Amino acid sequence: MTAGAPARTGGPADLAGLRRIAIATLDANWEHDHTVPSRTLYPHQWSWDSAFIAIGLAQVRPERAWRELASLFRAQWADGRVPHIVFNPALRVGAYFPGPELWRSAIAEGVPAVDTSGLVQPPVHALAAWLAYRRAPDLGALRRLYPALVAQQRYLAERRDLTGDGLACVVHPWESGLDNSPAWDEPMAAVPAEATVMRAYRRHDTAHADAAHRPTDLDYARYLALVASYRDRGYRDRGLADDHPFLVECPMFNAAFGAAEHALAEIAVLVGADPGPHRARAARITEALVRRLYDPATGTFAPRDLRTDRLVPARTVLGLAPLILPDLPARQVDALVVEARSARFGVARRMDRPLPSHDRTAPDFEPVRYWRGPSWLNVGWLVRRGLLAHGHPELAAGLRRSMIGLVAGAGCHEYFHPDTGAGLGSPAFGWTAALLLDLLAEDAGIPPG
Ligand code: 2M8
Repeated sequence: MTAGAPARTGGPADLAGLRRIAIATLDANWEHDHTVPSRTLYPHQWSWDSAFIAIGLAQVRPERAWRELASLFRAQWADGRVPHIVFNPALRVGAYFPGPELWRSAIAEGVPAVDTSGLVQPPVHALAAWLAYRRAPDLGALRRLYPALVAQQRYLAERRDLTGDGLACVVHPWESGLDNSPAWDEPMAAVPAEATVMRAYRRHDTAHADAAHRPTDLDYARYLALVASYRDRGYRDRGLADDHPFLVECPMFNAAFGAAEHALAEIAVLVGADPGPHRARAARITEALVRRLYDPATGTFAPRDLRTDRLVPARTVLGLAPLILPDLPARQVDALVVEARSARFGVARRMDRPLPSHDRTAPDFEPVRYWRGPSWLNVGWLVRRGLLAHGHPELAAGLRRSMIGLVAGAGCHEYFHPDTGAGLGSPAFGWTAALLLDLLAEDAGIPPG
């Protein structure tokens, strides 16, 4: 099969082969108690990667699925934040940039023994734990995780809801997981930085991936300025609104925040806790998302820049994520289905091109540059869950076929060209392999969680 082959599911033999490739990728990326997203580009443990990876591991290596989540939560800070990177102390200095020497997490209060970043990522972990349990039940492991998952949510609700409106804000584009999405162009333009500061550093990513497929030096200069701003206040959240230059409410982050409460309600029932408060919080988050981030003029959700109190104009795939909320009102569901089916995103029963990360009709759509156009399996997987939850099985099936076709055509790449399907970024990427296994499991008669 060649890169760019049309999306297709293939026969059972093809599917068995794909499954083997995905398992081999996860096995090769396994590192004593976690899975690295990529041996070359991302050799440490990443937060939301581990959640997606646990969902796939639950299909094939159940014991590892629970170890993956447990190792991540061992690095949880006393305030409840789950760091977006947990550094492997065995790796040499320079194995990843920016490494522990730049984050200096030890300066903060209540940190674990291991070095971490000070940022978070979308809280998809409760959903992952719930799905892992459905596929590979381990009540003891779920019981141990439950209080940590609750603390993760408490951190976001109590420390990151800067306006008291019920949503959590992100303080760095890395927290959204969609680092250089056009969604961040406008708020990032206000972050003072010069691309030339990067002359003082050696970027690790561009030594392993084509620079044209990655964020620019100016993006990185701003990323570092934001890290410095947060680190220099000891990663404390109090007073962020006074001087931190990037504060945004992201629709995907908050959709994950709400979906986590729905998952925690299910988990609470199993572990003998009260699901009621989780259901109430889930309802409040959905209500706040609709009130704060839904734009009736465009019929989609958009990030709100707290510095200007305006919705950002870019129409990215982030806007479709609230579909994962089972209690999203019908008006917003219908509008998002229209948006998903539009020429911007092209979701269909038979998709001729994969789901892009950005509006493909926009002038700033860039087909090979990271989160500015390419297709990613984790986002497609979330959107597909949303379509299933809201009664659109044919669209969900079209998206599933398209995602499986991408991996069939190019392998377990990190991301894919949104026109040709060619593989981009890391060729052996953790969540691509894991979520493919989850998608394939349905052919084995295992329903989606
Ligand atoms: C990417 O982000 C890291 C920084 O966290 C990077 O570019 O070095 C993003 O795709 C993010 O969503 C992902 O979790 C991470 C590891 O796969 O890589």
